[in-house]
Amino acid sequence: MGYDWYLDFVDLNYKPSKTDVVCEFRVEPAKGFSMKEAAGRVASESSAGTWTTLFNLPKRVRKIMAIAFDIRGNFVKVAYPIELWEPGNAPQLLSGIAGNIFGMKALKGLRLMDVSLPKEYLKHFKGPSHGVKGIRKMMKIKKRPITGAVPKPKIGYSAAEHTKIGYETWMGGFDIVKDDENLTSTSFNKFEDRAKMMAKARERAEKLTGERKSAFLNITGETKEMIRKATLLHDLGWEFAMIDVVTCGTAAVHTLRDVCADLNLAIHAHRAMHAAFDRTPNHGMTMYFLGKIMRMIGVDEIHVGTAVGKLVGTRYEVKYVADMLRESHVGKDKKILEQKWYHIKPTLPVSSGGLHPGLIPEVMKILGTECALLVSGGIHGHSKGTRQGAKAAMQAIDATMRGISLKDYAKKHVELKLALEKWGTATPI
Ligand code: CAP
Ligand code: MG
Repeated sequence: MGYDWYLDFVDLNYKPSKTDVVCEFRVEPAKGFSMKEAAGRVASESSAGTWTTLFNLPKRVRKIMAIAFDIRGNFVKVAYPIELWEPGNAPQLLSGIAGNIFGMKALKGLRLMDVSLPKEYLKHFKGPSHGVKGIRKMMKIKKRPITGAVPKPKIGYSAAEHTKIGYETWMGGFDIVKDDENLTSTSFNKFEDRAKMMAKARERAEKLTGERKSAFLNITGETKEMIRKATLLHDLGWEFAMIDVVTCGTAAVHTLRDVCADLNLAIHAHRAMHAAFDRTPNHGMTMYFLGKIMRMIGVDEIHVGTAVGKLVGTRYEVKYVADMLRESHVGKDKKILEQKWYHIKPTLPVSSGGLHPGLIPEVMKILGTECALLVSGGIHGHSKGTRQGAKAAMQAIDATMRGISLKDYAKKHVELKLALEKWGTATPI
């Protein structure tokens, strides 16, 4: 039938070169296809191949074909020669390794698990402009997790109402007030109004507390509009811009990475829509992969989940993604694909979604202190209000950092006591 060509993309004796981009896939062949045939199709369609042998094939193609070189159970590793890739073009990488292959009839399921990016590929990306150290320096927080909250309801407040809740959040001891992912600029809460009112309120909160306070204002939108909003944030003295990186796409994030770096803004990346790709275990792509691409492009912090909160994600996944984001070299033991980050700074993992003070020790057991914790419903739902709720969450962090149980700490900290009375240590669903 002229399909034999697919097997040209499989060579189990091939040893990847230092400059190859290497992907790991979980492949489930459709009925009637062997693993080898399925693996060949993945390597072919994601690189140079088509469904049949060709009448005309430039010699060069043999050199740039991807090779499926390792098949273990359902897991397949594919090596892609560096010549396939345009320097600094993240969408092109995705169009290859995360493109047509997901729709092939010969595959029942396909999951892109990970990619190992060689120095030769990474050198065309700048990574985060601030990174973990830069953020800590900016916020003047040395050791503890950075704390933030989203005013809830997530959309519906006017700019003034939003600011009032934000002010309470800061006064309760939190560092950051974050916009929600679907709050951008609406008739009842214009971005400009919010950014300006919040800037004034932050000044007051900083004066009164003597602490550094900031906000993640959501600039998500059309790229030129994002640039305009980022510039406004800079002009108002803000330190961060928030972007929904999955819905905006890698090209826009890349553009904004450079714009924000020039404006000295760090990027807070929200991952809304990631679960459309990473939730089904046998298809799509992992959060690990997605997070890796975002660190490469240059977001300074990104959501990784909580494991113990309201959204799906196991402890193992959350920690595994967080470590990849903040370490300079992972997979040294080769149990997972090795990744050296070279010049690329670490990205701060952000844990969010259904957290409340009673869950803080658990989440810190998983993530440690090098993270940001967003506790929103879990402070605004406190029986005495937002300020006391934020105090309770800060007390829970304090207790955990000092190795004291929340139960003991609550004896002398009434805000924490009330939070524990309301939520205990329950996982919300
Ligand atoms: C958290 C949150 C975040 C989620 C996103 C929300 O609020 O603002 O969008 O955390 O999930 O709307 O759910 P709560 P993830 O603290 O009130 O749950 O961080 O996993 O991407
Ligand atoms: Mg949200």
